[in-house]
Amino acid sequence: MSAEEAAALVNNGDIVGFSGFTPAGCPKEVPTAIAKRAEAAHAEGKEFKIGMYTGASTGDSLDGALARANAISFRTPYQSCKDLRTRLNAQDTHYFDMHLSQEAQELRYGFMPKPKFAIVEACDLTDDGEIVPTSGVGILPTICRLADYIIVELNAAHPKALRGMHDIYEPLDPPCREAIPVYKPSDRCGNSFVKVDPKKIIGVVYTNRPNEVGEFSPVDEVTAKIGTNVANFLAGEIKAGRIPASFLPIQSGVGNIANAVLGSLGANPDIPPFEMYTEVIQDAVIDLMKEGNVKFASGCSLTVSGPLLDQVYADLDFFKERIVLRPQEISNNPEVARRLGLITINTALEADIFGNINSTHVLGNKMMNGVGGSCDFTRNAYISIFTTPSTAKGGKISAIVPMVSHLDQSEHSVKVLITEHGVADLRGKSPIQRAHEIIDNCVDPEYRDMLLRYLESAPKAHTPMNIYTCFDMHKAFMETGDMHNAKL
Ligand code: 0RQ
Repeated sequence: MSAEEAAALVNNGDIVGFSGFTPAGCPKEVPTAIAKRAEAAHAEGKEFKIGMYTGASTGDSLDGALARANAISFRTPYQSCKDLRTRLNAQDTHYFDMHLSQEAQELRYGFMPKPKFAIVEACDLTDDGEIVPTSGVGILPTICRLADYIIVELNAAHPKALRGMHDIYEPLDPPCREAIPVYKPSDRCGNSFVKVDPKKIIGVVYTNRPNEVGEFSPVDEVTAKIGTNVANFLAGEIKAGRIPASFLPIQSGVGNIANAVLGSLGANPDIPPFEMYTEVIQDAVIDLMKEGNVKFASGCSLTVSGPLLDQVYADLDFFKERIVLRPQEISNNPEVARRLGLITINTALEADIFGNINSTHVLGNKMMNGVGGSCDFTRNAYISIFTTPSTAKGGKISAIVPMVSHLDQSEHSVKVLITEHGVADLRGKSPIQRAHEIIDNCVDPEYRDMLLRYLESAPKAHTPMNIYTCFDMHKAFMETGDMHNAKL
């Protein structure tokens, strides 16, 4: 059927689960057609909003189109779309920022309403109901099982020969769950397709549209220094015998910094070729794989820019031996992450001098993206690392403050903080020791004295925090546009 015919089946108030993870693997035609339907309804003064589940962020023709049409009543678990961000912060859309590993099981447990529709992108579909996902999996297996109806976007931009790159495994629910049999990143424990009752497939929409993955910014001086600091820190840990000489699997978050860090790991001669157990496989991983510096990558999505994805598809024999794509329940599984001993590298918006991390809220109230999988990995890591440039907005914001304005990762989970200035190793240190470690090594020199004065002003206690002044740097930015003006 056409995308418009498919969209006509979805009505105001319906709940829809979409496949994919980041712009990889997301349907494109039907969501855009649903957005047009919503716009037409709104023009007639009628209500039209759907509730929606996705794997993570999506592409512009999904989140972007539906947000611009104000067609989303609620949304979980992660987004990174400018137009949707505006809707969330205006309270037009209710947003539930949740751990990516937990979404599928919470849908099965009935903690959130069941989707009526699963709208999924596939590269292959058989008459007996085998659905082969494209370059991202997300929650595809679970929504296909739970939804009453399935609509498949069969996208010819992704070759049928992708069959074999996926490993689809859905755990049983407690009290029947068993250990997930993944003992190294390359282990497979499931099927290469999702099997559904073909009677539930009420429509197939044919398309040939590439993913909407943006290009990465070139590595700048700050991100390059952060990358070098991470690589040198890990090389030092190998030398000290705290990381096995054979190294451990890497998890790395999304974005420009994460991409630059991976490049630095590959370039460091003291770090051996490594494996990844991560959620998003970005451009740098493919480059490192071609050079032999990444031996294997397990992820939930292949979120690489268009030309690079073409290279992967042109050499599938090589890449299918080195990449596996899993549902996010497995790629981000805390039990597996703890057992494999992951080195996790995620990004903070702000950190405080005690090691608490805010990755999601600008100045404590405006949602940026969401925690994504960062907590799934950080809490269960062998070593958890957070990176951030030491300042934002041309130096007018210090990314390191007396107290985070929102908490995503607590001091108990964060082992190492790294900026372009250096590395703060927080392991085995008390709050006051951590504060000095962070101020000495990570804070921008222009803010060091201010933070030391704050520390001295705090009452002597286990955690020396001053509840009267701990947000003075934030207040100074709100009132004057510059944290330098804080009277600390
Ligand atoms: O805004 O572009 O308007 O200037 O925040 O900052 O430095 O470009 O960093 O693009 O790598 O994103 C944490 C958001 C970082 C991302 C975050 C402003 C800054 C800029 C972006 P402008 P950068 P990045 C994977 C795992 C979620 C957690 C995670 C993210 C904009 O990495 O969403 O890792 N992580 N999940 O100017 C006010 C501050 C600021 C600030 C930066 N302290 N105060 N604004 N900015 N610091 C996700 C998945 O699971 C799929």
